Amino acid sequence: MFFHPKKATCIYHDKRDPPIGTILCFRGDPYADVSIFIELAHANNTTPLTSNHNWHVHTWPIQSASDLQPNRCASVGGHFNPYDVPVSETYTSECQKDNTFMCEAGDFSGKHGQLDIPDDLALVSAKHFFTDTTVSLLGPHTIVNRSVVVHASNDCSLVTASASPMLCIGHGA
Ligand SMILES: [Cu+2]
Repeated sequence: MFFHPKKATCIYHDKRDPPIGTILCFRGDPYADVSIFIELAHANNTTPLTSNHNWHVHTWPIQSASDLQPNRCASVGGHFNPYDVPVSETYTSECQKDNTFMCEAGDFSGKHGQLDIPDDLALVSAKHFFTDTTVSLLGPHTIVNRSVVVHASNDCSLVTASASPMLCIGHGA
């Protein structure tokens, strides 16, 4: 029987910093839009709210959950862009919340906005919900077994040492 994952869970669990929490991608049936539930906060209570984090699906799963692994951030590759959306000088003006087909499928911040990350997971501001029409949990364009990177504030580079990438694992139930 063909495996239809209904959920992809990305768990951020480095207790130092940057954030801890979960990004859960969920769909009701194989061809429904994907719902994205986010719960992210800084684990270190001395870190206050940080704003304007870009977040993206990157192409490959992260090779190691350990910060000690060299090149762990680079291991995730570039943004997941299965439809080959061109990224030109006009990209940021064309990729908008109301024009998501002009965004790379993996460009979650382009499609849904940047994230603010507070200092406590219990806060309402730590939780976000989006509906995404251009990613899938099924087939060649699935985001399952790739990674979601939450970048440092206002950092637009593809992968940085301060980014927090996590593997997204698919679940059948
Ligand atoms: Cu990224």
